[in-house]
Amino acid sequence: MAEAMKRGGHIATPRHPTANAALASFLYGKVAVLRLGLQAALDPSNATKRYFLLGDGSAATFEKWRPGEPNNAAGNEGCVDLSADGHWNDVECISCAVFDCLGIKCEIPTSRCSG
Ligand SMILES: [Ca+2]
Repeated sequence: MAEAMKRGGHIATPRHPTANAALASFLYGKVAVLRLGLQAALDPSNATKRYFLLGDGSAATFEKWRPGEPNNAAGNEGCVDLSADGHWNDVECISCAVFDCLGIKCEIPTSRCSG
């Protein structure tokens, strides 16, 4: 997230189905996924339960997970990517990411991507 903000952009955070669909349509034919402004946090009373929080620290009230997600498959999937089909997947925060920088494609340099 800091990378996009450093470049003068913002992190998209769809808060309802219409915004999610609009973001997904932006991706179609351009990029595979878009990093969203959501991050996982552990429930202090149940370390196996995770929540996804918005940038202001409030809990997300809208979610559009791909079936089987969020699965925390890598054990540290604390960020969220949106696919062109509109579904979300929790991913490692160091994975390659494309951000919506006010309509300009901003991508973390590949040297910083884990693959
Ligand atoms: Ca996942």
